[in-house]
Parts: sequence; structure tokens; C-alpha cells
Amino acid sequence: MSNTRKVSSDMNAFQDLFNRANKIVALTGAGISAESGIPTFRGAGGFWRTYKCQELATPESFAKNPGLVWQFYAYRRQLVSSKEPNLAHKSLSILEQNFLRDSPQRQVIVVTQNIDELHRRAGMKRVLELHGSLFKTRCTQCNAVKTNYSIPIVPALAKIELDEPDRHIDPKDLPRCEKCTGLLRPHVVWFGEPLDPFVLKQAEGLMGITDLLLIIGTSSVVYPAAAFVPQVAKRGVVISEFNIEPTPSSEYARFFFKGSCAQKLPKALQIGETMISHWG
Ligand code: BV8
Ligand code: ZN
Repeated sequence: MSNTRKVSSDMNAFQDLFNRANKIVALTGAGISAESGIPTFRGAGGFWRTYKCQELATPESFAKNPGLVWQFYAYRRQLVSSKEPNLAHKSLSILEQNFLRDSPQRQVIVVTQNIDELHRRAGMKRVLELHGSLFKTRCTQCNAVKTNYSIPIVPALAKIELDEPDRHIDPKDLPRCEKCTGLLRPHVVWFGEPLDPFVLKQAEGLMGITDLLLIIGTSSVVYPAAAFVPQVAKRGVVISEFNIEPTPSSEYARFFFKGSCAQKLPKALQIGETMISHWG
């Protein structure tokens, strides 16, 4: 028997399953923030100035040139602070509110690979950030983790332009720890670094109990996040993917909704125009 299982884009069939799901997990990636004007990691968005994002987002790059890596993150802090969550973020937050109000036995939880905090800014309460946040710093000396929303984070990192030449910043002018004056780094998970074991355990726990997994705007190439999908599929749980193109996760998906998730998600989650317009 050939295993070419038919993947469906039947919205009614999806909604029938959606209406019976009680523990919905939404695994999100950079694509959910694309319509907010935040470039993704793949395709054109994969570069910052002449550098591949994936090469800058490593401990080696930071050790070699902390000033350049800080320009990359300061630019993204600046950009994200000037953008807004889009309908995809908002539909998940509205769904969470609707469940809390009307059917508390139903839950939706976001497990995100993104570090832009747009889910939180859209009002989402239950968000697990797998890779940290643009707006947290960690001291490389004493490990103190701090939230920091200042734009610029330090004067030397003010008004970073995408097309300006790389600045040569004296390390003493980079973000420093208030407690021990150690050099601060973004509190994010770089390539080659392990995820926080506690966060990973929580994510694996959620993947072990979900009865509907939504995969939204992720290329499903980054591990260990990408490994959650086969883990859930093995339990026979329905997986629904929202993306503009197929990904390695598509083979596990029962539903695939091709297109921008900002368009497809509100409809799939039955979030009406009025609810969105009244949303904070
Ligand atoms: C680890 C924070 C082990 C930083 C991020 C070989 C060598 C070295 C390492 C590896 C290797 N092979 C595998 C690895 C492991 C590596 C990895 O997976 N590499 C990949 C690239 C092959 N993983 C790691 O290194 C992880 N750690 O494995 O540690 C270990 C254990 C013990 C001890 C030591 C080590 C850490 C991974 C975390 C890296 N940090 N972010 C930062 O952001 O600066 S990941 C980074 O990529 C972002 O978080 C981003 O979200 C994530 C994944 O990308 P996506 O979110 O999927 O975004 P992407 O741009 O790729 O795709 C966008 C999608 O949206 C596309 O599909 C597109 O079609 C779609 N889309 C676009 N527009 C829309 C849309 N969809 C819907 N609507 C739209 N409008
Ligand atoms: Zn310190």
C-alpha cells in the first residue's frame, strides 16, 4: 500500500477537528512575524549586511567580534520595536482569551522559535520561548539575566542602519553588566548552543500531551524544534501546517494551508473580523 497519504486543505474538516481539540500547541517560526515586516532567516531574509544570519548567531562570532554581533542584535531590537504583531499573532491570543472565558477546559499554548516577543505583545499569555528573547541580556561573567527594552541599549549602538559600514566599537562601550561590569550578550540560543534544559523539557512535555499541533511559519530545519513534529506525529495526533511553501514537516501534516498565516490562521481558528477589530 503506497504511503502517499493525502494531505488536506479542507477548512471544514480541519475546523471539525479543531473544535474537538482541548490541548492545542502552536509551534511558530519566523514566518509568523513576516507580515509584521520582520525578515525571516531563510531566503532573502537570511542575510544581514553581507553576513549570513546563521553565522552571526553563534558563540564563535560573538567571541571573535562582539561589536559586530551586537550591531546585528541592536538592529533587530530597533526593527522589532518599530513593528506590530499581525493577525496571525492576534488570532492565537484571541483564541486563548476565548478559551479562558468560554471553555476553560480548552487550552492553546505557543511554543515559539522566535525571539521577537511579538506573541507577548499580541497579548498571548502562555508562550514558551525556545530560543530566548531579543529583549533580554545575559552577563558573560556572572550570568545575570536582565530584561532590557532600551533603544538604543547603549549609545554606541544607536541608529544602526542596514547599509552603513560595520562600526568598530570599543568593547568598553558595548552593553556591560551593572553588577560586575562584565560584557553582556543577548540572552538567546545561538547555533551550536544547547537550549535551556528546563525549557526543552517543558516543550517536550507539551508535545507529549497535545491533541492538535499547529506548525506556523517555520522551515522546520532547525533542531531540536524540528524534532517535535515527528514526535507528535508518532502519537497519531493531527498536525496542521500553515506556510507559503511545503517544509520537511509537511510529510507529517494531515492539513496544509498554503498562504500567508496572517490570512489563513484567523479563518482556521474561527476568529471573526469583529473580535480582531476589538482586540487591544
Ligand atoms: C543545538 C535565536 C546541540 C538566535 C535561533 C551542524 C552544525 C552545527 C549545528 C548543527 C548542525 N546540524 C544541526 C545542528 C544543530 C543546529 C541546527 O539545527 N542547525 C540547522 C540550521 C541545520 N541547532 C542548534 O545549534 C541548536 N542547538 O543543537 O545544540 C548541543 C547540545 C549540547 C551541547 C551543545 C550543543 C540551537 C538552534 C537555535 C538557534 N537559534 N534563534 C537568533 O534568532 O538570532 S534559530 C533561528 O532559526 C530563529 O529562531 C528562527 O526562528 C529559527 C528557525 O527558522 P524558522 O523560524 O523556521 O524561520 P525560517 O526563516 O527558517 O523559515 C521561515 C518559514 O516561514 C519558511 O518556511 C517560510 O516559507 C515561512 N513563511 C514566510 N512567510 C510566511 C511564512 N509562513 C506563513 N506565512 C507567511 N507570511
Ligand atoms: Zn555580571
